[in-house]
Amino acid sequence: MTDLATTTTTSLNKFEKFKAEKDGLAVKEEIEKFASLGWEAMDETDRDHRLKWVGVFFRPVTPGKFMMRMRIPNGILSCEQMRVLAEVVQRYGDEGSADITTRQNIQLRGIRIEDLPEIFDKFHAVNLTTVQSGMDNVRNITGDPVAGLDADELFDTRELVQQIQDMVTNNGVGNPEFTNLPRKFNIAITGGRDNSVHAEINDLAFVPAFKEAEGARGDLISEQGAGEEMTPSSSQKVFGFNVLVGGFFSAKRCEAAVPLNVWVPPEDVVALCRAVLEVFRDNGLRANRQKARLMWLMDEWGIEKFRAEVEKQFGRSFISAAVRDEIDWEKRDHVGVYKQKQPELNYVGLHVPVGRLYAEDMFEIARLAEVYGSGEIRLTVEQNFIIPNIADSLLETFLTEPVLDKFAINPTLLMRSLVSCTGAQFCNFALIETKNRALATIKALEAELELTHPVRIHWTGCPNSCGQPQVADIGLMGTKTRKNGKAVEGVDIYMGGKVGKEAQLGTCVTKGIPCEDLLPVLRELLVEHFGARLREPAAV
Ligand code: SRM
Ligand code: SF4
Repeated sequence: MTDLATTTTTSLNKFEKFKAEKDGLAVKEEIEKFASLGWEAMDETDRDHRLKWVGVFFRPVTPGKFMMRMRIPNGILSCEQMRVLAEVVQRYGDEGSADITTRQNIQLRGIRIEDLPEIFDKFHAVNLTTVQSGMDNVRNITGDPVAGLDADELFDTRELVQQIQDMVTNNGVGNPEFTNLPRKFNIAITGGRDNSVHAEINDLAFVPAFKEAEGARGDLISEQGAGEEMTPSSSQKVFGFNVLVGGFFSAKRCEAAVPLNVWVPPEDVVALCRAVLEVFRDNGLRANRQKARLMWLMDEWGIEKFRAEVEKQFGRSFISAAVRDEIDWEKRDHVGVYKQKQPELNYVGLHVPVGRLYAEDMFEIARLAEVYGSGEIRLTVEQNFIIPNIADSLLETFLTEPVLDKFAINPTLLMRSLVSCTGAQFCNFALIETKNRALATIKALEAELELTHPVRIHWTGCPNSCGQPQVADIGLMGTKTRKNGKAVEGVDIYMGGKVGKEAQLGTCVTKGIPCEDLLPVLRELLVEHFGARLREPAAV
């Protein structure tokens, strides 16, 4: 590992300096102390930065009311876990809420620091962790939301995602090996055909791919015995993953991930994650924080050297990538009722407007999962949730539940694909308010327009791009602009984002539209590019 003490401190950015002084994870042992001190008396670096290593985020917009970011591997949680999260939010009354995030995860709001010891105990009791969910850590690891349910999947990602999380976090306890990365790090793994995780925007992603027998390790073929089921045309092919690296969004630069020209069988995925993380940790750029993501290291070295270094760390010769991957479907959103591969069982995707939940919603979701399903709840990167394992015999009654009025299974076509980051309500980076504005704009557009298919509109409050405007049909990125000589909230508009097979990032097509003038601009885009038609005026 790089010895930070030998690097001149002047060449390190301020984040590197405070990390070198005290590892972020150290605050884990100080939670009781912080709880009794109170947020105002705490050391500011601990409060504003290091607490993020245990998933606790000071919110300058609402001082004293913290946000907690969970880790929900593969986006799967139990009704018991959901109830614990609901109880935490409930104690804060009107100030408590939660959001489903664009990484298939949950964030809780309104948290008081004095309650942290009790909250962590409650999490521990139901095997929930928040560890390493913020700052220079590996973020929530995403996987197929219908893993194990989808008849067409090639690989069930659930166990692998959990194994990667366990490796990175030392089974949720915290792992000092990986708490001082040069920057955040995103990992995604998909075993389905529709790239449900946006593989292309992760620092490290695994996409399904079959390798011809002679190219794969011989031992795998004999081990895989039952391989026929997973093989599309011949038993001479072995299932595994092609590896993509370097995808990321930042205010300075956005890049889609590129092929590493490596194929791994499932059992090597965790080891490869470790190797890439070690190379990044020990060699990633730490002087300029704006140039610290993995792609910048890949640029500096060139992909060949990067691959060679990861191979060295991996300790075995790499197998080159399969010629093609198996991502050949359009991306599904999973909203609605779908048959599972298990006979007589269904999964139902419910739409959560801009991902926002309150305590009563969370209790209700837990109840639905328990009464109608197997007690499991799944989250999607579109900020929605799925209840799996609903028997045919219970489906009809399930569909009469009043909560489906709020969380629809057949939302209107623009609402259906709406995604929004946190925005100015809670995020101090935000240049504009997002979630409420996104909802109001969609309602206004739907009152005027008729559509024939969903159009994916993503809002993000600033160029950090948490709301992923670059993957949207229409992406709206918050900015400040001028109108009549006055500074006003505005958006830059992105278009051309394509998800699923042949995913590609959208680009900025228009800059600085004042939010108050946005409606007619969006109306025109929807009519011109997405086949929307103006509604007939209602007959009097
Ligand atoms: Fe993000 C920072 C919210 C997904 C790129 N992001 C932040 C912070 C922590 C800033 C802050 O301290 O206020 C935001 C917390 C606001 C709050 O109170 O909620 C924040 N990011 C979010 C979430 C909640 C957006 C959402 O509404 O869903 C997402 C949480 C994911 C999770 O569960 O872990 C979220 N952020 C993303 C994504 C999308 C993704 O991962 O697919 C991106 C772009 C992809 C990427 O990272 O490459 C993203 N967030 C950023 C960046 C820019 C990173 C960079 O390299 O410069 C920042 C700023 C930073 O890290 O310095 C940031
Ligand atoms: Fe905050 Fe900007 Fe991320 Fe939105 S995109 S959550 S405003 S940092």
